[in-house]
Amino acid sequence: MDHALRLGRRNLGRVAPNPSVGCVLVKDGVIVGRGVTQPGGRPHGETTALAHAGEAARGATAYVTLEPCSHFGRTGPCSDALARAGVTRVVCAIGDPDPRVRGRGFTMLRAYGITVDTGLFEAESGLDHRGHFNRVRLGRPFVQMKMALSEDGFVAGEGGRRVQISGPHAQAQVHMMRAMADAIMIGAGTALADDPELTCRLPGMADRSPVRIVIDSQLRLPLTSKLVQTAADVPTWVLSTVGAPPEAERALRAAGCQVMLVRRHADGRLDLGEAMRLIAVRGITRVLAETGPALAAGLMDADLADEVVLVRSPNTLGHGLAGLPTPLSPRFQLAETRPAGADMFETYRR
Ligand code: AOF
Ligand code: ZN
Repeated sequence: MDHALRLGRRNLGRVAPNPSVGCVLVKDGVIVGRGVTQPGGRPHGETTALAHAGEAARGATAYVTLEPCSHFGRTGPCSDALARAGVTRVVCAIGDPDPRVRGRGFTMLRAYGITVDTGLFEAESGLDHRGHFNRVRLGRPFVQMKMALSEDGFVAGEGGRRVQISGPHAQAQVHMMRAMADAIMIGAGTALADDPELTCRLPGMADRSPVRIVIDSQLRLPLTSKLVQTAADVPTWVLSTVGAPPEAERALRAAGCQVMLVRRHADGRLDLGEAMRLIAVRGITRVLAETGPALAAGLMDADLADEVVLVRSPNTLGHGLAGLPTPLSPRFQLAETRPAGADMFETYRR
């Protein structure tokens, strides 16, 4: 199951709106097939592993990171496919809350006479499938909020100026986090201050760049920005509200951006909860929010962050823009620390 989970993680960020499911087929102590949900969400992990194993799947045990599906999509249910291939036992990490499945996969497998065990590595699998689970249960994506912090607690230079806070190892890690997300989200303030590209630039992983989302209630994103200039190549969604200048909206659309209007609060601020629901409907399950102070505070206030990743650097800026909004605790607890070069990744979870 540990191996199946590792397989599943490989395709996080490229299977939306589907979960990335890993499957390992074992017979007589030997792995005879391996599979993971394919880019775009189909074929599923189980059918991929079965195709790999061929005849060797007969009498095998399948280790699957999520309950095999029971519904008819572009192909038949994975539960059918496992039975037809002669798999005699299925070990599963966790059930699938999707209303089309929700226990029916297990019921179907048992009806075929297959032995089913569940709950192996359940907690790990639950973390890996947070995007799918959030989208199905809450109607919003899994939101991972990332911030780089200098030793003295700043997120940017004086007046919000861009300064490189973290080192190259940490940056590579962040690009890996981008690859594993369906979308990267930033606020208009960061777009203006940094003019970022928000692509995955790891060698050989250029095709792993997620959708780029800018929260921009006033439509301040300049047409000359790198995001707009590359909107034809990498999907770029600008989330705004009614009342934003219509000329700006037309110009951004003409430049290849998708402009979506989101409901606003009474005080005029864009409703981030609505924004999350809107993008979940569009199939986004995992969001990496690379936040400046404003978006960070917005996500915290609306209680929309599921995970906060602080990239702490040993550098001091002396002065600059302080960033950490409301104290993380007690809602969040430090779950993981991992060094990357001279920097330290701290992961906080609810
Ligand atoms: C599996 N194995 O590898 C995945 C599953 O749109 P469809 O027909 O592809 O179905 C998507 C649903 O299937 C998705 O919401 C989730 O419940 C399940 N995903 N199931 O058996 C897989 N990716
Ligand atoms: Zn399936």
